[in-house]
Amino acid sequence: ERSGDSFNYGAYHSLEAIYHEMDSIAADFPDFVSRMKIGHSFENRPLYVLKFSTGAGERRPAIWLNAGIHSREWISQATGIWTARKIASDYQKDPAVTSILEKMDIFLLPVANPDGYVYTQTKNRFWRKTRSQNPGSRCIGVDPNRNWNASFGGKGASDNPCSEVYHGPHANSEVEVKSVVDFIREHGNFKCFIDLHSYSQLLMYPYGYMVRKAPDADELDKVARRAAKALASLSGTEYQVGPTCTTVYPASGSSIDWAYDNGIKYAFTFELRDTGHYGFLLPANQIIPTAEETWLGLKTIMKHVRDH
Ligand code: ING
Ligand code: ZN
Repeated sequence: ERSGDSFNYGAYHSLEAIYHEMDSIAADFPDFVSRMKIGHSFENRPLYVLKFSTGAGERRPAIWLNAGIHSREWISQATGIWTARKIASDYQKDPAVTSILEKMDIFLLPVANPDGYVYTQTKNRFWRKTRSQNPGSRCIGVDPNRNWNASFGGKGASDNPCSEVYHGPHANSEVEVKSVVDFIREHGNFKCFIDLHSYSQLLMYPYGYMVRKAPDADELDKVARRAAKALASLSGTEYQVGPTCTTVYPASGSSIDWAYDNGIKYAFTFELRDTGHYGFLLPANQIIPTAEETWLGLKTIMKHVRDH
């Protein structure tokens, strides 16, 4: 079942290695896993998604798992690729995964900002944004989590290209964001969108762009609390739960607010380990423990989506 080459899930990897491992997962489980290219980055790197689909027919209800939108948050990409292998190998072993995949497709994008990721590995470990050129400025990049069409240009984003939270010239200006938006729109049947970030140990739901409660806030809060409890059950890692705006800070143009406002009710952001001791520089020996506990939270959410 497993191919001969071994990817060490307890280490951080190059983009190339992650892309190769995506191929290996698809090759190991050809009956229901495939690697798709949904677009390319500003610097023309492919944007690869793993599709998990056990059933016939296009456009089954679907779950979007997003990782690595901010390049320096390396535990996100690492958890993303670990989760991909976990979904594939637990199908027909874990009844929860089996029943989720009997009803829904899962799409997993482990490196949503490949140019930034390469830049963090070669030039500046703390790079957050894309690597697009800003006409009229010497500063590079747009915050891809301020670039979605959800109260674009509002609170918690900057119109200064040199800012870490620069929203960009217009919504979807970043090809990395636009590629995901186009894919999800064209598909038309996504029920869940989960974005993985770090760090702070938070599990959040809309809204970030306003303090007003989302219509489904009570349900989302309940699910998120259950997910956080499941996550903590593994080794006691505590997460705070709440709407983005009041749990971290106001932020417009984010992925989950866009998803929610476009009919994808189950929209969540995880801020993974830790609470700041290592911050973005989370040691590699915490990758597997983080991924394993996060998986319990993800499964709790996905089971709820399956049943609603
Ligand atoms: N934090 C997120 C950010 O984009 C966030 C917080 C989550 C904002 C969801 C909006 C929506 O700023 C990190 N660490 O990037
Ligand atoms: Zn982030």
